[in-house]
Amino acid sequence: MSNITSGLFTAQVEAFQNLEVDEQLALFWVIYTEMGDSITPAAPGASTVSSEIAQALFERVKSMSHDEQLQIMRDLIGRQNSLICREYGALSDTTKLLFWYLLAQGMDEAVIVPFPEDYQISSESEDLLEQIKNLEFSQQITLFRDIVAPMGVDPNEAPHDEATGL
Ligand code: 45D
Repeated sequence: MSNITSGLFTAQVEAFQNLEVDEQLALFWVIYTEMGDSITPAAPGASTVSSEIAQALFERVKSMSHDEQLQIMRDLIGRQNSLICREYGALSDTTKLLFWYLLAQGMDEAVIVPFPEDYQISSESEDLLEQIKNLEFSQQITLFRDIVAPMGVDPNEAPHDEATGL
């Protein structure tokens, strides 16, 4: 992986990545619901975020079925060599974060697959959530960037796949 991560929250990033794929999605959702109001997309740092690219990718996912939407999110976390995963992998880290934020907002607006009402996050996730809550906002952003950076597939790193042409 050629992603440059901050290296500041290695333990938390690893703890996150060690969760099952669905559990990562679930915890990420809970994080969003806890911090949703404090995120402002028009925040400074906009220089490194391409909202048009994030928006365009989001619109494509939005037009899909709920099952497909969920599969794409699972594929991003599982780093499957799919078209969307490669497109995602070509985004800047901040744009990747914006893309996840758009997905979460889409869930709020019921245009993206809803979070199951009866889902309970694991005690490992709860522990991690508590650690994250204790960080300052700017540290949380750094951590989330480090979490979303290696998701998907870096198109410059993944070998050509004869079967799919990707
Ligand atoms: O059926 O500088 C399960 C920007 C179980 C601006 C499921 C920013 C089975 C520039 C898998 C659970 C805004 C980018 C279903 C800064 C099952 C800037 C589904 C900050 C259906 C600083 C689970 C951005 C699902 C920030 C679908 C801070 C889960 C962004 C989906 C933070 C979870 C974004 C999702 C966060 C979580 C996004 C989509 C925390 C997204 C979280």
